[in-house]
Amino acid sequence: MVLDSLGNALRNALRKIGGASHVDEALIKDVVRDIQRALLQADVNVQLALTLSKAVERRALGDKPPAGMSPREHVIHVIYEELVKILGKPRDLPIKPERILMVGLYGQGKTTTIGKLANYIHKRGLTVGMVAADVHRPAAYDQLKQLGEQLGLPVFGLPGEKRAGFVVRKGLEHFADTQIVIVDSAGRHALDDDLIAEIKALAKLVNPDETILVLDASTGQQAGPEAKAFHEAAGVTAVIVTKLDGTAKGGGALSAVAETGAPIVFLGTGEHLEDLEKFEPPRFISRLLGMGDLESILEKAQEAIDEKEAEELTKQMLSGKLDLHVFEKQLGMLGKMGSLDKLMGAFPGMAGRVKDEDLATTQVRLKKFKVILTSMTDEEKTDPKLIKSSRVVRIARGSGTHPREVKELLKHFNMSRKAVKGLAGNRKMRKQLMKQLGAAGMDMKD
Ligand SMILES: Nc1nc2c(ncn2[C@@H]2O[C@H](COP(=O)(O)OP(=O)(O)OP(=O)(O)O)[C@@H](O)[C@H]2O)c(=O)[nH]1
Ligand SMILES: [Mg+2]
Repeated sequence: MVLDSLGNALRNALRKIGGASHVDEALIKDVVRDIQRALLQADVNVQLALTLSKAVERRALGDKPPAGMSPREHVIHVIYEELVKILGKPRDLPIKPERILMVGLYGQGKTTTIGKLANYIHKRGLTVGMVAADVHRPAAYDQLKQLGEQLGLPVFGLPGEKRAGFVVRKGLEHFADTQIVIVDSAGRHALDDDLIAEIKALAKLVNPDETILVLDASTGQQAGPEAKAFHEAAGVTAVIVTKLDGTAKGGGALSAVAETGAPIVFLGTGEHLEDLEKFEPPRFISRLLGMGDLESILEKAQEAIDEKEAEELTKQMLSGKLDLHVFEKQLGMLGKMGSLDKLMGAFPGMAGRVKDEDLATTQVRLKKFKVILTSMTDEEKTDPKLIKSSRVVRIARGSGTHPREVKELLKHFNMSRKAVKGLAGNRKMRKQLMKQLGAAGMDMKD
């Protein structure tokens, strides 16, 4: 596994929390120091490591643990969340027709990664062509050509031609009917003005949909400034960090995303063409921290969020405010049966009314309702009375349903609204319901 030593250090820090008799300020400070040290040793950007430790300390000491989570679990969850935050928001490289320009310093793994990426995309059913526009290194064309032969994918190049721009222009013509074209560019030793000028010119010519910066994981703290320079020259849209298999560190490259705002989309984890991993920050951090310990904590965190949402919706309903926005949110919650059961059980006369065999039909219907709601305007959801027959027809057409089904949704909504209105208007009933919701573990106080 990649970044073994960082993972070990982080897991040791978490173990301290698990082994302590109770969680107090001294323990948290101690663990935060351990994490800080682990991150710095892995070359994570100093500023980021400091920001993270401060945030962990503040939240671990200040926030109340969500319902159902012990203080211990809460601290671990905070650490997890802050680590994920360092790596930025996840982003998928869209698999659609486009031009991709690969940039990076000398020897970072650009050409190899193009082979890996071409393989990945081709497996997903698109046609791919590669253009060998590294005209500086004599063997560059042969290297890409060989990768192409291995994959059975076409490579365009003009061996001996010294003008990168010319090769690119011819290459784009050659691949006019190919869905994805990936352009290889030359590396340099350092970020000198020549390289920057060439990258700028190339970017203009290729007019790429994606400009991918390839960063060697062993780059260390230098990764930040490097990424920034490329970003300013060519507008980097995504980063691929390579050779994570070969370094104990790697934190420098991983935290360099913060400099460009361009997210990491893949990791290179070996020399072979299959050694390309999709990068997902939550999954990556889970693996570093040891998924076994984390899984149940993450589940609890999700439950706490769901419960809060359900509570919020119930409150809105009881205040008599039920429009199609609230209705839509309710439908969203229905997928999560855990909270629904609780809610149903709390309603007078509702417990046990939804039988298993009804559930399947109900769910099909609810799914349809959800689709129909996506075809309504905000205005219509706020004021459902606006939805007269011509609008019903439009909504049905937009959602690929029958007008009868749209009317059915409106009827269902009106019934719910009447029922809720009755409840909200009846003080005694309302009081009783509050009490029952309270008994079901829902905090109904404002
Ligand atoms: N272990 C490991 N080696 C890699 C990985 N990616 C690339 N390499 C190796 O790194 C070396 C350089 O890779 P290239 O793809 O030629 O790098 P480049 O950026 O195109 O280099 P220039 O074109 O010379 O600038 C090769 O020996 C690759 O096999 C990786 O993820 N893991
Ligand atoms: Mg190369």
